[in-house]
Amino acid sequence: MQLIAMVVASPNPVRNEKILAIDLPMIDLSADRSEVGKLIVRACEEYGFFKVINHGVPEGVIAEMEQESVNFFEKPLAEKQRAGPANPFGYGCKNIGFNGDMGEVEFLLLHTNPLSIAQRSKSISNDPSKFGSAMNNYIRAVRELACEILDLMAEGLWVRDPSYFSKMIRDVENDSFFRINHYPSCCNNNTTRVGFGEHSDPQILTILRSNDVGGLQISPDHGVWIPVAPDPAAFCVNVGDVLQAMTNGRFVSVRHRALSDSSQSRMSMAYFGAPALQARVSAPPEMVTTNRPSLYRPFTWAEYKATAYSLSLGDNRLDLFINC
Ligand code: GA4
Repeated sequence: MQLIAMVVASPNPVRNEKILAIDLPMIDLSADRSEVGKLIVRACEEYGFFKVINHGVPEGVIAEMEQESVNFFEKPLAEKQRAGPANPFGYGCKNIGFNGDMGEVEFLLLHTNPLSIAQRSKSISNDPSKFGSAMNNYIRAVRELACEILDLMAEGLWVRDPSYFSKMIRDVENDSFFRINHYPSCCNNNTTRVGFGEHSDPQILTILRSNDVGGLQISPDHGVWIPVAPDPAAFCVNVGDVLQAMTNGRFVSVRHRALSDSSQSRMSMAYFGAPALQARVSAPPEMVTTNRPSLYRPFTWAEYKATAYSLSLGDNRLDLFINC
């Protein structure tokens, strides 16, 4: 992978950090399976992030979910607040989590369980069954994509059970979330502010799609920020903490953030594939060798999630699970 240039100057109240330009690996899922597996493994080891095209999620399914999201954020604040506050599910504005984190963002955070979707839709849309069916169709399609990618990872890593990772999010009790973020434009004064602060995703895998406004930045090295070019034709995929643990540290759950642009509004939709609460997270035997002894102690997703919610957004939580 190539780091291209160093661009620093910008009318930017976000500190003048080192900003590098990069093209994330673009992986064509319709290419030869074993090649795709190798490319995904390399991307997850180097950057924890990659983009996929020919992903199989129908354009219409994406367009409907996006339209429902636009309809929601266009509503007057008082109506949106009927779907809130986010504790953690529902409509949230500026407040992130429960420990004082804030950003220039409004969002809907939802559980992906169909019963929960049906229940929540009532306070989100004037046509709850339309919202519910758009979301169910979207979740079904991106979950399938996530499972396919997790199977390709297992194959690329030579894990004997190719469904070792994907079976966790195929479990009917999976605790996967869906988040729709809206970073509103404000004032055309050409500044950027932090929309969603630096963090890693706690889950297994995140499948993100955004409109054609940039803002996502990744930080594979401390203090270095790499902007990810927006690409509505692709999904951006990233490794979460649980997958870092399940690959015994071979894949990296990279810290990232979203900046909000004062003159253009950005919307992104993120599916966070997670295990069932009681599922036990541990690396398969193939990932543990004498040269690479077991890095993390086994834990349940419930335990990990509780730790995440007890800390701040930017805190490192996976280090708390390192084997002594
Ligand atoms: C980051 C990834 C997902 O957006 C999220 C976030 C969650 C929340 O907003 O409720 C958390 C954050 C995220 C990590 C640490 C905790 C939990 C806010 C926060 C301070 C939905 C998730 O699963 O973890």
